[in-house]
Amino acid sequence: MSMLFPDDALPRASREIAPGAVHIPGFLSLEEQAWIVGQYRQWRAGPVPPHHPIISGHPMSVESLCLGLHWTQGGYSERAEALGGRRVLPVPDWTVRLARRAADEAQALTAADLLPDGAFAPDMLLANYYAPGAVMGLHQDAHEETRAPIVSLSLGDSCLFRLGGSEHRGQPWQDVRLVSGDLLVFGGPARFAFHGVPKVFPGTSPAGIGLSPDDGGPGGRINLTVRQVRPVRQETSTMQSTPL
Ligand SMILES: O=C(O)CCC(=O)C(=O)O
Repeated sequence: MSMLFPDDALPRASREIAPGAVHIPGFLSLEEQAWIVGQYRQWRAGPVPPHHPIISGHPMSVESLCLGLHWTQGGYSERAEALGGRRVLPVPDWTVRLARRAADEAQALTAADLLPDGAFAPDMLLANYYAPGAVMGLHQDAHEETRAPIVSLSLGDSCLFRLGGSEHRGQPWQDVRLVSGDLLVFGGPARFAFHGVPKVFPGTSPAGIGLSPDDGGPGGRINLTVRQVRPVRQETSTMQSTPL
């Protein structure tokens, strides 16, 4: 699709957008993005299907898929009780390695302490799919029992990501355009900042990663957030070993 300012036409430097919130454009190569989209497709096969979480009685427009632990508006659980009671897939070890590298790279760009509790031991991955038209309202990620950072990766269509303060949903906000392959890490003073995605820009996915209609994909955007919910890993069964 032709655009006045395509995402790769403007310089985008890594920067701290607010204390403790670091944006690193182009963190994932196109090849890595395509591979992750392929993994996401496999996760969709279950055992717990993607679903639209219910928030205050209404389904979110975003479709969510959980690994490691299941998330609902009530918090995290071992089993997806409302979706058949099965356990979700374990967190793949490549996402743990990737999230640790992401946190290290973000830490180098901020004076804030992104890991106030010590080592980063991610045990949950939330994969959100934004079909064309889907958005996410401002909210806090506050069900986690640790202060470990949220590591967020964007794939597919670009979006407007809005980061506010930790006290309320109102302004001031920082608006950032997240492009496919971008990394955003928020921790330290930004860990409990309200944030959301008020807009996704259709037709902006790069070709070749399997998401855009030109690639035979459904369009839209995938966001992965890797999180550490539990302070101490209880057992290794939430993490899957692969030869990668
Ligand atoms: O899609 C995004 O970039 C943000 C996702 C998000 O806010 C969340 O999963 O809590």
